[in-house]
Amino acid sequence: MIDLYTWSTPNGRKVSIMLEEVGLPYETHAINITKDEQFAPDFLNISPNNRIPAIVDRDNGLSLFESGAILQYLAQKTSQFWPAEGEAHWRTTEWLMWQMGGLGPMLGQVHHFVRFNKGKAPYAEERYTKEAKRLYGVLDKRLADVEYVAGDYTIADMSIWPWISRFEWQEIDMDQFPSVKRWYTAIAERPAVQRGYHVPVEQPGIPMP
Ligand SMILES: N[C@@H](CCC(=O)N[C@@H](CS)C(=O)NCC(=O)O)C(=O)O
Repeated sequence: MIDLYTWSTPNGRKVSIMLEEVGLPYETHAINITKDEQFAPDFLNISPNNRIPAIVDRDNGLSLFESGAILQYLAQKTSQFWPAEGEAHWRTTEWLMWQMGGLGPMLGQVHHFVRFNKGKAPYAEERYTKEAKRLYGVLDKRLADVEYVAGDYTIADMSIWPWISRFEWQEIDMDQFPSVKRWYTAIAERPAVQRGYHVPVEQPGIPMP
């Protein structure tokens, strides 16, 4: 049994989607970051960076924060969605790191400046919008050659997809990125993704381009 501490955000959804995909039993604990629940001392004991998501594995008492590490842990625990060796292992790792170090942080800035603080910082809006389009272009180029970023569907796709699901917030026209659109739509149709998307709070629906 996995205890999942999460909220309805891209980083949180990576883990709920993975848990649904691998079929591990889990109990959800909603950490409402709009009410500063991420600063509660009990939560800080397992997530010292005061951010969701985090997990505790009741099988061994291990607690983990950082969504990329959690995806790797769950993949290793279940031997699913992250090939253990060879090129597929490293392609998965490479694209997971690309998401963690680039796509997520940059799109997070787009949400901050373009979605929530429009007009306050034109330079930041321009900079992060340009960077978002560049990153969508990188992903589109990759997905023109392969079905999923590492070949087969892996934790790398699960880390990227929830960020792309905010394409409307990012003011991205998906028709300009046809391979991303194809990949996004295919993943949105997966039953596990449809369940994981609504954790911990039921949403109106997955945005579709
Ligand atoms: N690199 C971290 C980022 C986690 C993160 O930024 N979580 C956000 C929600 S998506 C959060 O908890 N924000 C709370 C805050 O900013 O205080 C991860 O991938 O787990």
